[in-house]
Amino acid sequence: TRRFHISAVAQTQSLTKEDVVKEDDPSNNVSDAIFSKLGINLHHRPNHPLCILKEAIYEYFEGREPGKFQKFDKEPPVVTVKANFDEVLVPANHISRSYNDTYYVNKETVLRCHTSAHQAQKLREGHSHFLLTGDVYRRDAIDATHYPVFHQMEGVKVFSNDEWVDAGLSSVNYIEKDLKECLEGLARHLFGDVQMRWCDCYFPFTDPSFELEIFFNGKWLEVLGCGVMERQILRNTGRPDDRAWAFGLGLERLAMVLFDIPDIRLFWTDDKRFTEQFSAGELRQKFKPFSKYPPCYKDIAFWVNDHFTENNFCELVRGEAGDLVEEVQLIDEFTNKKTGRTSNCFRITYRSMERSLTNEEIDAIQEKVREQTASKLKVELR
Ligand code: FA5
Ligand code: MG
Repeated sequence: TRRFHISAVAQTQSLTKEDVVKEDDPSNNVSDAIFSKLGINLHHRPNHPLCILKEAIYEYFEGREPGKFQKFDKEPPVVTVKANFDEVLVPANHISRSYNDTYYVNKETVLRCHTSAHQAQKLREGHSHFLLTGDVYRRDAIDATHYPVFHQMEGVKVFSNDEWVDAGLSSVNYIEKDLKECLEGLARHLFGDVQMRWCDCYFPFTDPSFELEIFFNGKWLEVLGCGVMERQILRNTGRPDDRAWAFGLGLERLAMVLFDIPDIRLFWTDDKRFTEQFSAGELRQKFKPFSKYPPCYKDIAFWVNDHFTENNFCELVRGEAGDLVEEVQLIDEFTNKKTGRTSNCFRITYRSMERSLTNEEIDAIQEKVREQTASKLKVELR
């Protein structure tokens, strides 16, 4: 089937748009820049910070419940809408399903926006303890802590016996306690003595739901979401008598804290000054910054229309500039009282992690950004 074909292709090293998208399919919103990230699999490189972190988390779970948790890290990121949303009970009108937030390869197929996309499949296959790591994709803003491709690790633990009865707790309270103890232990394993706090939140697939925040560089940083799995998911996967917890860790966020990595784009660089600072099993290594190349700022202003979104603009800039764009920032916005039209001015910061950029090449990129902004987003440049 087509679906199988896509999954098979996605595992190869160089997936191009042409491999999976029918020419000019309007239901595809994945740019070539994003397609080029598929198959890179940073979390498979033994000396990469994300892989070192993955192994450290494995080690923690091995110590806590030896031999229990099965590990998966090769599930292809091209998944069905059903797996990514329906099977984890994301409502039909939920914002995360929009073309503005999620990369669609076609109407039924997306680049997974979270590793929760694999929960139902693994439960159906009969797994009860697993850790599943993968690259995830989101249309998002551009800055030092947001990148359209990042990595998550999903954890699921199923409880099949009435353990909570002996403990004198309800199943939900028992599972919540086990979950929180487990993740607090993980934070201590990774960071030693660290300040952390739990926040209540909402996910369609868990109830109750929580986020864990860690105090890092003077700020609370959200590092994971988790909760007690909705029983409907267990029923739908043929396990009506089971209970479970689940979590999704943001690996880049944890790695930034662990190794003191200041910019999320660094995870993608081949610059030896970065890659050679890390080695397998070495968890206490702090990143030593090397001098950055100079930035180049370009502003662009235009009258927006009703369809305009910042995500679409960011995506367009990324399409032209690739990793040379460091940040896109709205620096001015005003509405003309007479015409009612709204103007936005964005400042684009261009910078390479690897070399000095020339004025000529940035001017050429900026000119393309201007052309594309006018023709694709149908806004009037000022
Ligand atoms: C989720 O993706 C849920 N699937 C997590 C989950 C799994 C909850 C199982 C309950 C049960 P969220 O969108 O908050 O949740 O993302 C989880 C983590 O991914 C965040 O806490 C953060 O650490 C990381 N993350 C989210 N967006 C980005 C981003 N743009 N760049 C880097 N890391 C991100
Ligand atoms: Mg969150």
